[in-house]
Amino acid sequence: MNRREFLGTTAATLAITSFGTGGARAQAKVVLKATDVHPLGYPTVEAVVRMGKKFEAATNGRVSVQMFPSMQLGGEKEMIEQAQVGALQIARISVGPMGPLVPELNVFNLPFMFRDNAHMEKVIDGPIGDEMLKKLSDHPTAGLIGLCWMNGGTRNVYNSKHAVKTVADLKGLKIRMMGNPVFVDTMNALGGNGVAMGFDQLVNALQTGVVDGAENNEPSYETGQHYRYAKFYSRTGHLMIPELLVFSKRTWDTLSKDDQAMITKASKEAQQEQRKLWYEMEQKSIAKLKESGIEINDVADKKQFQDAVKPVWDKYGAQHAALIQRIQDVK
Ligand code: BDP
Repeated sequence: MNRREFLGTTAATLAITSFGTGGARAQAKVVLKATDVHPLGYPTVEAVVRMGKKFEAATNGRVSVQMFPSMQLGGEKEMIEQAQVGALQIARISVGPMGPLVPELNVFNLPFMFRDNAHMEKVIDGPIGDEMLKKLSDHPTAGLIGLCWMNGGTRNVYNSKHAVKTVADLKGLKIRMMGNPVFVDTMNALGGNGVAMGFDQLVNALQTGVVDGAENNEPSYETGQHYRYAKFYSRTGHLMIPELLVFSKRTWDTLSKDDQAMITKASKEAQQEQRKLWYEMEQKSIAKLKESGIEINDVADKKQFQDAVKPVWDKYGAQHAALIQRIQDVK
């Protein structure tokens, strides 16, 4: 099904999901449309597919998930818009594009915010993670329920010109960043030229040389085919952004309390299940990249990169000093 056909079925879907109350609801089938920019088999996609199987098992097939992977419904901007109007129910998105909408979330988008995976996981698994999901769910205009977090690895710079070993190596490189000013400012502070662009436009931009490179975790770089056009992958580790699973508030409000509870519970389980899939995938992707002759280098002096992004912290972090302190205090 392409995007136009999908949108054409939206009215019918709404009729089903908002169908009746009480007795009628007991029989009504609920098909939850889910989407992700990544392909089938990618950890975030697989975790949601497995969640759907749990719904079917728990409800005798009454509630199910229909997955639209690989940007079939557009990029993340489109996914968010469609979830807001109830044209789809479950969207797996990055916290990246949510920062401008829910300011507190932007703290997770600050460069070098988390010390390592263990730190990030402890934050999202703990009270701060729950508060942030609630901030999103309670937001008056975001139109989304925050279900859970997922792992998204560490983002590193890759490009078609040369390995990035020092900040100076970024000079003059056009690097695609996610659509959020904090990221463009981060790349500019590092000396490169940050270009905001949707993930759905990136392969073409790499292929045609519209940008010299981008930055992402290994699985996205590999499954997104970016490695074919940008062969230097440099472990700058400048961003570690957890992934978000969100639900359309418009549809949520039509669900029974029992269905809401089932989805909430399965989401919490998905957060832990995806993590295992994530680490396996990371290893698989690194092996595949090495096999394909990709040059992966570690940046020796991280401090240089951390010092360079100080202006970004001053600009975006100052208003969230207390929250940042709480995150840093998580040991
Ligand atoms: C990937 C995230 C995805 C983002 C993408 C991006 O999983 O949600 O859309 O990065 O760079 O790592 O836009």
